[in-house]
Amino acid sequence: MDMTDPASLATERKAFYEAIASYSMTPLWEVLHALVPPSPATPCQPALWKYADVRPYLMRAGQLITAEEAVRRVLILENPALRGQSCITQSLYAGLQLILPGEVAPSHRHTQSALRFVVEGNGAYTAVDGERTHMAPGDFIITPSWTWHDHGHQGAVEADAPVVWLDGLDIPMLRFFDAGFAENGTAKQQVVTKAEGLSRHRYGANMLPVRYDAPFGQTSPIFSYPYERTREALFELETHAEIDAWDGAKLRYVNPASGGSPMPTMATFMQRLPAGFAGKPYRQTDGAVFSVVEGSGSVTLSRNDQLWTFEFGPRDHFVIPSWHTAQLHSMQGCVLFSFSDRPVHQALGIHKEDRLP
Ligand code: GTQ
Repeated sequence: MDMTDPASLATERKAFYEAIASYSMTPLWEVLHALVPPSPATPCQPALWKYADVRPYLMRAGQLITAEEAVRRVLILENPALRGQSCITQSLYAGLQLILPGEVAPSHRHTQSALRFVVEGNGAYTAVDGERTHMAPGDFIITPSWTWHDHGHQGAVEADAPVVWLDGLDIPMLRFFDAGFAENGTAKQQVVTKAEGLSRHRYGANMLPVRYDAPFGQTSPIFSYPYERTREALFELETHAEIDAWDGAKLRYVNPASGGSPMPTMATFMQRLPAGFAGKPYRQTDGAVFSVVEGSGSVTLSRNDQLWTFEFGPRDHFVIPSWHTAQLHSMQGCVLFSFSDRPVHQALGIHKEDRLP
């Protein structure tokens, strides 16, 4: 073999690759650059789902299948660059779930953690571990890993009766770890054994039981973080505190027992952008999913030489993928809920954030 002749070297290498392929081996040097990229090269794309586009299809789904038959009547928000994988980022799942008056989404449990962020409607509840929690728009609700849960709607049949919420789950992450287990309940609905609000009273008054027992391990013992309280906090901060130049007034939800994220795999946030806010650019390794609660604004995203601008209003959803530079603007002022896989990045010591000038 003539190592100085590029053509014969290429032929020899190709033959070598073919020879080792039958032993399930492949040369690192052909893929090294892609395996350890200079910065995150996510296949995930920025995307926006306008609620006006989505809602008619959700309502149509309500005519085509019952919550009971579907088990969970959800339209998955799939990242346009990851179609067929049921995920909105590489690690996160998002979907919009619809429940109508009188319906029940039957009881089951799984190791995947779930968050619910209520988008519209009233009269629905979610039941976790024997306790029902009423769902109102803007409420952030938790289903801890491996807890029995069912959803229902006790409301009157009215025009505004459909209840829709955003489901955020760590499904792709558990799939990656091959750590998913699930079980269906024997009864359609679990027996209610606790008074509504019990978890909030016991764990959500800035106090904890003297012998705190961490009923759900690393997950917050509070099932519901009502919007009313979150909103009041953010509006008071807008009025009386300095506004962050990148985030506006932004708070993270906590597990009161640990000060950490409400679930081990997902962090959740709520932020208020004051009227006239023009945010500075930032990027972070945790891709984030947003649900617009109130008001309107826009987000500009860039990555290499690509640029996206999304105009958003109430109930719209969008995704900012890993390491895309984002800038938030709001003329009118707005409130944004978001969630990401940040706690996992932090636990692994790989979280990175740039706050750019
Ligand atoms: O409500 O339990 O959107 O198990 C996907 C999987 C919701 C749920 C989803 C689920 C659920």
